[in-house]
Amino acid sequence: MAFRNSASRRALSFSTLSPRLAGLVLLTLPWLCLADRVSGALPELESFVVVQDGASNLDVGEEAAPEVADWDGDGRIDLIVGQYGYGYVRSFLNQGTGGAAPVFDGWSYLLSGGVNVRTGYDLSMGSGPRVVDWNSDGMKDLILGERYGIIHILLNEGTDAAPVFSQIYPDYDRVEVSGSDFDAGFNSMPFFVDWNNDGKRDLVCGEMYGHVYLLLNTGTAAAPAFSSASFIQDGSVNLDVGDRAAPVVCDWNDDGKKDLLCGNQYGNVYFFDNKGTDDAPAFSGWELLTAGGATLDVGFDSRPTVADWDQDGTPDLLVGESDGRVFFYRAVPPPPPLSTGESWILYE
Ligand SMILES: [Ca+2]
Ligand SMILES: [Ca+2]
Ligand SMILES: [Ca+2]
Ligand SMILES: [Ca+2]
Repeated sequence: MAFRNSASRRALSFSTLSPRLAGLVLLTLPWLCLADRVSGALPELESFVVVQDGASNLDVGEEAAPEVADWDGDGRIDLIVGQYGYGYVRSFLNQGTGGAAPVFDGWSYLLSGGVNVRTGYDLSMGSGPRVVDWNSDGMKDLILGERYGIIHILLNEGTDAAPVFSQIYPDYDRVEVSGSDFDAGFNSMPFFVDWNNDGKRDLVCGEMYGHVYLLLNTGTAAAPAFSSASFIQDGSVNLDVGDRAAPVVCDWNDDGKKDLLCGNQYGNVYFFDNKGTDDAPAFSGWELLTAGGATLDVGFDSRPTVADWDQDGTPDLLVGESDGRVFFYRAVPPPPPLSTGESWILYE
């Protein structure tokens, strides 16, 4: 019995192996072939674990909207979470050692001008935070979606490792389209990505009725500007996840083209596979993500974000939910790939 490598035509002799050992090698092969991640396949997600704060579930009350960023610049990822209740935003700084899932023990509200960052004056306000360097000055800024559809911009006037904001609500800057405030209607949920790969960060934004806006940056990287807002299409109709769209853009199936993940009011996460190109994404159809062998469902108001939470090299999914918790869905890392071009064929 022997194996031949069909690519290189090298032949290995297993004549020195016992029949039992040769059988073990043979049994191992299907696992290797099946487990090797195929470009275009979705990551396998495990069942969720509730992110902890000390010995308890991390809990912001209602409508958790998580964002992952190294807020304090210490090299360890932290968690920024928007909430229902004045649209305050909480920071959970990672107390862990790095190289593993973050460890939290307490939190604080983000401040601007010495008072809590907020998106309104009454309890029934939510916030959808994103941390990006809006004006490309090397310092992270804070962008907030909110109940009434505006997108607020809080520019960091401190340093990247110690953000400082000074504006007092409602005098935050706002995303504008052709000189007027952008207004998504209700429940703006922003996400930033260079959609068309022109070197400038663009804006996608979910809204109340399940659609997702695209605003291409027609300004510069340092001074983003938008001249129009249009709904992203699914085939020939507006992409639609039901209600309360909460988008994330990333290449989720690892085929080199950015895809769209989107939470909704009913707790699921939609996957829209990019059937176009990475420069010009196009969508036609969707599927719901699964985790632990079942449809991913956090209950209500899924707000996803993607980050390598456990620092194993594979991006994971974090999803906020309506009761204020954040669920961690670990993506199972692919095993080391087989050597390029090699496939082993058994022959006698
Ligand atoms: Ca940190
Ligand atoms: Ca900045
Ligand atoms: Ca762009
Ligand atoms: Ca993709």
